[in-house]
Amino acid sequence: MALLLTAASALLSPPLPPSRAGSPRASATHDLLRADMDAAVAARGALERRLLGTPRPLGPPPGLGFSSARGKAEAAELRRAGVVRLDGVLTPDCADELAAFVDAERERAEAEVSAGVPRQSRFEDLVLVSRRCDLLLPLRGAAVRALDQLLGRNSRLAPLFREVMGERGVLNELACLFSEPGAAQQPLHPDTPYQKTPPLYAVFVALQDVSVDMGPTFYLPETHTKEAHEAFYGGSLEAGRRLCGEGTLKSNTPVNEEFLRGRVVQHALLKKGDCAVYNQCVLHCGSANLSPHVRRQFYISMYNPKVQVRAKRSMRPAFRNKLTLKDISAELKALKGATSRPGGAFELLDAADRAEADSYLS
Ligand SMILES: O=C(O)CCC(=O)C(=O)O
Repeated sequence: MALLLTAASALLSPPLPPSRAGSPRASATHDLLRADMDAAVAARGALERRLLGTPRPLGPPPGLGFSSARGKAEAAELRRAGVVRLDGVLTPDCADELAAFVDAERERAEAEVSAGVPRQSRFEDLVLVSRRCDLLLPLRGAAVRALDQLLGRNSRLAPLFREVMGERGVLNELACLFSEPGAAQQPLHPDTPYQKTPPLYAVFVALQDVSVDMGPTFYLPETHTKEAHEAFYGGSLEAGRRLCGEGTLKSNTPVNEEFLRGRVVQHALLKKGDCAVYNQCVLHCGSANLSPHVRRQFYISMYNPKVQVRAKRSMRPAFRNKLTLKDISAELKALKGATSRPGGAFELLDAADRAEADSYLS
């Protein structure tokens, strides 16, 4: 997920090169700077944690069940709160298959990077990198099966996306977050600056049951608004625009203690296959993983092509700006439950991704 507001990002100007590039000494310097930056970022996260009250579980809103017609109730809640929980968007079997798939892909991606594929083609930077990983996924196998359950014919998410941004919404991210034992709490952040028309929505899907000590995502509902962004950024939306997204990440802005003390905070104690859908302007963060377990969170996001979008994206280069919701629905329909077909949209994109990697390896 996008790299955003951090306390110590000023330490990293210009951005650090990929750690595997260059000499062992450059790599050691990179690792030292990264560790310093993470320590400062974690300190901000810890301060915010002390200011926030006890989290309440993010639950499906009352009255919202499988009977919800064509995503309307979910969309209404998403518009109101900036985040909505939907249970059972993946079957447990599909979530298990995907968990094994992402683990194998992570190893494969590390091997590819060691062999010369640019790190940014396989991994994205996260807020607080230490003990976290943001893996960009290929468009095949279990990833396609998961897309079918998330956005296929009888899904609940496709109607929700149609409601909030229409068929022309574009797939912006396809990735998996790993939070490992010992991962510290991230600072709160939106993924993109405030805009009147929401530019981006993300879906975080749990690939295992998430307990409190595994560091669930925290959401601050109703913070996708202009007023909340102004307060969070010390009275200035302009500061939010500068600090959020891909810009230089300087954060000498003080934490707005009063604002945080008064907020409701919800944690996403999702069961395997459940998800949280959020407007990416809403404030959120990964909390600390104090458990001995890895938390895997598969995710996709969609952007609204009618508005200007500013955020980094966790998606392999070959897939960027290529698939609208309409295209995805059509391809899933043509696949009829399979994960690839000759000449199909996903297969062609996957081939382009492989060709990109091969161009570095040959
Ligand atoms: O770890 C999580 O659940 C949230 C991660 C996140 O928001 C981010 O990395 O930007």
